[in-house]
Amino acid sequence: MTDPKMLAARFPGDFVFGVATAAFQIEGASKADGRKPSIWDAFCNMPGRVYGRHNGDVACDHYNRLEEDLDLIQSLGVEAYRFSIAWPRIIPEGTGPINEKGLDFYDRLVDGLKARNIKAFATLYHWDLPLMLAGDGGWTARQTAYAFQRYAKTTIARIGDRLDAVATFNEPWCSVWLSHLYGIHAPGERNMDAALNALHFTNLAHGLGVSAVRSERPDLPVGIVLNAHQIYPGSDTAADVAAAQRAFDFNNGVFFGPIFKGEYPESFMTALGGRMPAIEPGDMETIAQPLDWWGLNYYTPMRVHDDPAPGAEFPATLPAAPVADIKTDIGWEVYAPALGDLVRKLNADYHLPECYITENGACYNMSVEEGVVDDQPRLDYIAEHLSVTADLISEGYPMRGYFAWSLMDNFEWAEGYKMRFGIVHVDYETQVRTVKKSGEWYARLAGEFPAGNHASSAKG
Ligand code: IFM
Repeated sequence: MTDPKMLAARFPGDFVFGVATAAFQIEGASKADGRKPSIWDAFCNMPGRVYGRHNGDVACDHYNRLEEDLDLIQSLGVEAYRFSIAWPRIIPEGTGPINEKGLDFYDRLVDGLKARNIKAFATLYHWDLPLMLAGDGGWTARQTAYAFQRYAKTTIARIGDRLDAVATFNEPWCSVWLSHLYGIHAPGERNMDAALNALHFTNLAHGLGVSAVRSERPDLPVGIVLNAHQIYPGSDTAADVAAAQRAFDFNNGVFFGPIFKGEYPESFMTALGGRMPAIEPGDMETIAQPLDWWGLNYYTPMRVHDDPAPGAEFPATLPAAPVADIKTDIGWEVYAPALGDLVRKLNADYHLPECYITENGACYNMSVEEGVVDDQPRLDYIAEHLSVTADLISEGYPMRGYFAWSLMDNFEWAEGYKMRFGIVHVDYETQVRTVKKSGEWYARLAGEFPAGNHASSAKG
């Protein structure tokens, strides 16, 4: 269903439509106004890590084009903007001096949003750890969690009064497993012990961050953004079904368990608990503080077989083939029903607060032809996933909003600028922005909710 009017009619008037980005992916100006390098600046400079050795030095030059980009968001008619704050701009060395000029930038950003009547959904950590902290072990070190707590407190003290919602972390699955076990993201480690340390100290940092936010702004809705995986067994054999449950525990349970139940999954602890860092008294209580909301980033399902190899490391799974042959340009299977299956499963397993889909979207690399980007497959992808979201609302799940990933094409991490997720095209030579067909359509959808109809949000 792609007719914006018909689709909009399936959502309540206070459902939030927004667009999302992240600091390192769009800001550029990597040395401006006191910013120091993050682990991603270093990673980009290592041979063989990022496609074409691309980096974030210029990106979408958003730091220098802030007003123009805020006008662009406003022109799309969306109600909310999700962005992240760069820790290396605020406390450039991770610990130590606070950089007022870095805070000034986010002051201008939130003021610009307020002036345009756009809600501000901030994320404190979207992977750009100050490089200086890496020297002390980065996320494998417990003290990084306390450094994060101070950064969170500093940031919220300055801009929290104008935020509508804040998330501590974006997709800890990536900054833990993808970064420390699979070596695909910075810092590029391939080591289970390092990853297990990063896991617990990231969870701890989340909890400490929640306390920091609440100590500054008790009314500010605080949550976390998780890229939960819908996991299907590759067959209905008992071995594959058991493998899918192990994969669920490993990929989802190690975050959802501590945060929403105060415990790591039993299967995970049985297999790997002996290699976890010390869980100190009070840690699990800190991590499990009740949240006001949570964000789901969903793109594609995961399908697994049992890995029968003797001694295969937990979760001992192998990839299984997709059921459909439809893939985006980054190779991810398109299967919208998985979004529904995932939300139902997570709500069955955990007591969850209200949910925003904080990212959903598709990678298609169409270019500008005679002033137009015809990205119909992205439009279809977003429409299908919104349709599933509307189904979930009608079933009674507390789905409160949807943020398209992404506002504009940007630095797609290890894929560099090759892979494009924007509903707005960016010409990286000229920095010209061109709203794609999907962006025009999304604006029509958002336009079905006249200003003022969106009375409530995470805050209300
Ligand atoms: O670009 C990323 C984003 O930073 C986090 N979620 C997934 C997106 C697409 O890979």
